[in-house]
Amino acid sequence: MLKLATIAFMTATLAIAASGQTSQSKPNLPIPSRSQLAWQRLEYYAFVHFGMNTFTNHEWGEGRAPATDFKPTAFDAEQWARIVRDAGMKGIIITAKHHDGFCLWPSETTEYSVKNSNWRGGKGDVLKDLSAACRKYGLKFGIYISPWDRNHPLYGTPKYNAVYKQQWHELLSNYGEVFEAWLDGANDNSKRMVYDFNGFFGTIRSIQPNAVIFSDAGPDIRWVGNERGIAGETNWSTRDNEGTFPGFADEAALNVGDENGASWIPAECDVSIRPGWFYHQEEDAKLKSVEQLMEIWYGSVGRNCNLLLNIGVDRRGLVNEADAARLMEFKKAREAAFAANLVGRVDASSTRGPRFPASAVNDEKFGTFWMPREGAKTPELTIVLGRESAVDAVVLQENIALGQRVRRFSIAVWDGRGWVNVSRNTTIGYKRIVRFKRTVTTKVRISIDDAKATPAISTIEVYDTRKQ
Ligand code: FUL
Repeated sequence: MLKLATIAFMTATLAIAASGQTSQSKPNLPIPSRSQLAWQRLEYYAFVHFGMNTFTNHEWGEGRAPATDFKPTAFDAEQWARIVRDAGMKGIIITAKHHDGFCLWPSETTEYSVKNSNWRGGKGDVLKDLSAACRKYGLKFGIYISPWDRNHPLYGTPKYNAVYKQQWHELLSNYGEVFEAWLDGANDNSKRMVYDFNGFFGTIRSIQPNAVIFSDAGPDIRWVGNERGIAGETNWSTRDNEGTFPGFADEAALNVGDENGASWIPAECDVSIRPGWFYHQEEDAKLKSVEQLMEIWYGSVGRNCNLLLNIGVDRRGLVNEADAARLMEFKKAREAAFAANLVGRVDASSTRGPRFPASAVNDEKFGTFWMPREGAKTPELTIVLGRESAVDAVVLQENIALGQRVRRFSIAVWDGRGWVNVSRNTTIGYKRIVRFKRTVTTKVRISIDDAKATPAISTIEVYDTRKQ
């Protein structure tokens, strides 16, 4: 017994040392895993809906269209990857199988796949080309397969669980590293399928332990609760997930997380650049405007979420010109808004010593951070701008490796005589972008009004996003 206790103590001490934690910067549990932290830093990546629906002009195909209906005329995964990379996105998640059950790779689990189409004489494999293109263009590669399958003969019986696991097995074994496994919760429930979700998650983990698993209920990444791309103004990455599973989503709760949630399950915002998820020619003039996309950016990346922006690849097997052009305009708009960080000097109401200086919020390193003195839960940072300027936005980041801490904060600007409050907000998390009335000033003050533990702030940036 004694020996066991000693070993347990040593293990705990080693774990603490390995995480770099000291008595001066204890994590406020729960905290992200290494994969969740790496995932969060991606911020923005593409969803691609492509499959049988592209050719039948459906959103939810019934799984009855013949495999030969799948006939891209100029399929080129490298074109997708080039556009996605040029748009500033960090990866692609492909719908390898949507609800209609048609597989974009030659799966052994079904006859309903590319192998029975005439595309490339039945020898084509979208997953093979796309994973190679992602590697070539330095993009992460992610996979969506719908649990709900309207074609597979075993769907609705317990045996289907093995089919679905086998599909993950094929996909995670044959196409290199996968950063995210995406499990859709949609289901018409008519066949009363009882899914073995824990078995699915176990299969994914056992083959690619570094992939994060997305579903309505995590376990690693949660749905944000809507398909508009907008997170709650309050957005905790912590969540109480007990008893929830994909397909039965409490949308309001997913949108904001749980302040005292026991698990780290940050949210992802999935939204399409067009009205539908799949390509439909009649939507060529219905793309979201740059202004709408900027609102989505502020509502997702600006609210502690990652943005999974969908493009529907067209019947040629190419990203349509209209989508490509809009993605580039959106990138230019972001670059213009965040062109010049106006932060000059940063003063803090207190500092926990030389390892956590106020200047860390302005050193462009996420790993360094400012902490006020132990126990100070309402500290302040005063940002002296490099020069007098109009300002209308502040970007803040917490060092979430230590947990998400800030409950409320406010922003004030100096009007020459005193501080004028311009914004009161709730959570920060990995990244928060706050916009307020454009004001000319020389100083900006960030006040942490309430926190679960002593704040640990990695980044503060100040912008004039509407400068022409
Ligand atoms: C939903 C699906 O039903 C849609 O077709 C789409 O794939 C979206 C991303 O998820 O649940």
